[in-house]
This record gives sequence, C-alpha cells and structure tokens, in this order.
Amino acid sequence: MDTPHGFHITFGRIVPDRYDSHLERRLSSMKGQYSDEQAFARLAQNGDPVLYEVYELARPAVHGELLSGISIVHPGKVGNEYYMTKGHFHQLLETAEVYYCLAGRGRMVTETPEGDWAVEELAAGKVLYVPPRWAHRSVNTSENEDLVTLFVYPAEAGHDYKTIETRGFRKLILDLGKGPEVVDNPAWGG
Ligand code: PAN
Ligand code: ZN
Repeated sequence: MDTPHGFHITFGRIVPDRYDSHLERRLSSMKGQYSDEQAFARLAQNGDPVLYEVYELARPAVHGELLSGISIVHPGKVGNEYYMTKGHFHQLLETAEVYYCLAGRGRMVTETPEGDWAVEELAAGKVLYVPPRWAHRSVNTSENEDLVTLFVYPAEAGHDYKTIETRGFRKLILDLGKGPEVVDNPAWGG
C-alpha cells in the first residue's frame, strides 16, 4: 500500500549475470489484455510502466536445444487485475515447459484448446511443469514484490500470442477486496 509519507525499499533484485536478450514489456504492449479498459486508460495517462521483463539465453531453434531464462513480473494492478504476462500457446503445441519460482508469489493460469483449465500457485521454491498443449500466463499477486521465475523450454517451440490476444484466457486473477481470486473471464471469446 502506498502511504502519503512513507516509502518502501525492495531488497535483493534477481538478475542473471549472463544473458543474450533482455525484453521489457510495458503497459502499452498489453492494450486489450486487461479486463478494465478504463483503469488501463487511466494508468496509461501517467506514463508507460514496465510490467514485466524477460532475460533469455539464446540457443538455436532446433530440435534438442533448450531455451532458458528468467521472467520477472513486477507488482501492481490494472484496476483490480494483477500485473501479468501476455501468455501464449507454444507454436509447436506439443512442447512443454518447466518453471521454477525463485521469489515472490503468484499464479500460473493455464488452459488447453480443448477447454481444460488450471490455476496453480507460484511461490519461492515451487516447480511447475506446464505440459504440451497448455497455454500459460504468470500473474504476480504480491502487493510489493517481484515474481521471479526460471523457465526452460524447447528452443524450437516458438510462441503463438495471437490466440490469447484475440480471445483471452478463460480465467482472470482479480483482487475483489479479499486478495487473489480466480474469476470467469466475461470477455472470453473461444
Ligand atoms: C516464458 C515467457 C515469459 C514472458 O519465457 O515467454 O515468462 O511471458 P510472455 O511470453 O507470455 O510474454 C515462456 O513461457 N516461454 O515459452
Ligand atoms: Zn512458454
């Protein structure tokens, strides 16, 4: 919570000491992805904050190679919806991914083209396996800490962002006054 006279200090920012690419995703690149468009517009008037960052070690996109890196979702909300990644299916749908949560708290929102869905808790020390066919999005549900995960997936997987951009995920993670809740996405367009 912001207080009028106080400030807070974030300790121990996790950044890998070696990487090939560093991507910053700002609010403007998430247009249409948050449920409260008015809250999105209000936030956008005050600048274009970085919502999350990805550090990746490059490898050739061929069978047998693995890509790894660190994803950092910053704390914050657009209206009552927590900061989150865009989320995607892998272009090669039959490829999986492992996530290892290094710091923070959050949720991994997942679903398949067949209509299954699952929301898993993320907390430091938790390992999550995202099986082939499951779209995935990480959501930071902490009030003031980064959600930091290490990920590993086949280098040939590729990303299909379009499907999620067009129809969204079936489930949203909202704070309706009692902390994070899984809520049906009223705008889901499958
Ligand atoms: C991760 C994600 C990373 C950022 O490396 O790419 O967490 O999320 P978006 O790609 O959805 O913006 C991964 O799942 N790679 O496949
Ligand atoms: Zn992925």
